Amino acid sequence: MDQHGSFIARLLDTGLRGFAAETAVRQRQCLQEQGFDLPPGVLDSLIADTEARVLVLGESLATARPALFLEHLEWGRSSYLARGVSEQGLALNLLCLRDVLLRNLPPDAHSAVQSLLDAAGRSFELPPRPIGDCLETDSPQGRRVQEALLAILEARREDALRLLLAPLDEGVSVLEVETGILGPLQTAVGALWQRGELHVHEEHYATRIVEEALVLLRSRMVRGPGLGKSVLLCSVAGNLHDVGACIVADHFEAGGWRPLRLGANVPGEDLGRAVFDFHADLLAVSVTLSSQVRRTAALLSDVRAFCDGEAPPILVGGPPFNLVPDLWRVVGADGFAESAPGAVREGKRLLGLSA
Ligand code: B12
Repeated sequence: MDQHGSFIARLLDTGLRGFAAETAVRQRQCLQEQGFDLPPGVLDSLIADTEARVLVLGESLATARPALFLEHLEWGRSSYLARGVSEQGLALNLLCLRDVLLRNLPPDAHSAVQSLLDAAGRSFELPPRPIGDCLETDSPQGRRVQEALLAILEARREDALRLLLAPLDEGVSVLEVETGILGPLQTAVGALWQRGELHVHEEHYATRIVEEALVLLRSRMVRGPGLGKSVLLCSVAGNLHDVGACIVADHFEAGGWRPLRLGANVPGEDLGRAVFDFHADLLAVSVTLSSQVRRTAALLSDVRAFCDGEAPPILVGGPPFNLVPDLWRVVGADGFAESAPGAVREGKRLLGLSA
């Protein structure tokens, strides 16, 4: 981690709510000066959005990886575009945030904050990236995703499960269904949610069905000969996403590993004890949001401190690591993989097992 950037990130954490509120109020004043006002009730969500932005700004500075913040901003721009909202509000929010931070932070923090926020401002010179629906219809798997999604959105649970499991009878493996159908289904649900075309309860319903399908698939999984190795899997503290970690765990299990699944949102001190008590041979940590990078670095060092020199190799994965290829090194992990099959290959390499 970058020492100076981490120091600024800590200052941002300390004043998070205040910086976000001051930015939102300033933004409102600017609008009022131009004869506009925020619609009623929008101030609270503006403060919450700004808070999320300041958090990722801190992560980007602490890791010295601008891409984390710039990509988070792109995500915001795409969401605005999909909803037909002008992105000028977002651009104004950044300008107000810049003012607020430069007034509140000590002078030695200015140049880092300024250069990142200026780079963010320049990104508005390019058009925002449209969000596709992530549904492809050219392959049998793509059509399966579409049919299952339709069944889910029409609350036809049994049909959805039947469609998700049917490929097994056509010779497709459990692991291929997980990565080729369930993963893309979740991505499509996320894209539709981001476009404002799908409600939160529909995403929850879809995820429940995917979790149910994962349990049913697991009961039909072919396992390779046991390797005599265990892998402890979890999502970092604060990360409520765990479908990715489940799919990774299944790939390890099919490859002959003993998976120890701790699920979502596991705090560092508990994870160290779990690794120690279970004698895990490998630890695999899943991270979904760019705001969860520093806590991943802290988690890894907590585990190592708890295990006092006896910690197993640590593998990390998830979208922020796919976005910034060397981020796994920055958080102090021993390895990284982009996908579930890659995770098993990397796990074997880390333990010196033949491929
Ligand atoms: C379901 C879901 C949720 C559910 C999760 C429930 C659950 N039990 O998992 C809930 C409702 C909790 C949720 C909450 C939020 N979510 Co959400 N969520 C999703 C969604 C739709 C699917 C996630 C998923 O299952 N993906 C499928 C898996 C298979 O993909 P994956 O996780 O990337 O995993 C693969 C690889 O990354 C890798 N991998 C993953 N882990 C690991 C670990 C190791 C060790 C290795 C080697 C590899 C590896 O292998 C996996 C298999 O290929 C995604 C959309 C998407 N594109 O993924 C949004 C998404 C991730 N969520 C998003 C957001 C914004 C949120 C919230 C902030 C929303 C809010 N305002 O509250 C909160 C944050 C909660 C939190 N603190 O974590 C955004 C993130 C955008 C961004 N740029 O940061 C996404 C991308 C949606 C979108 N398109 O905008 N979410």
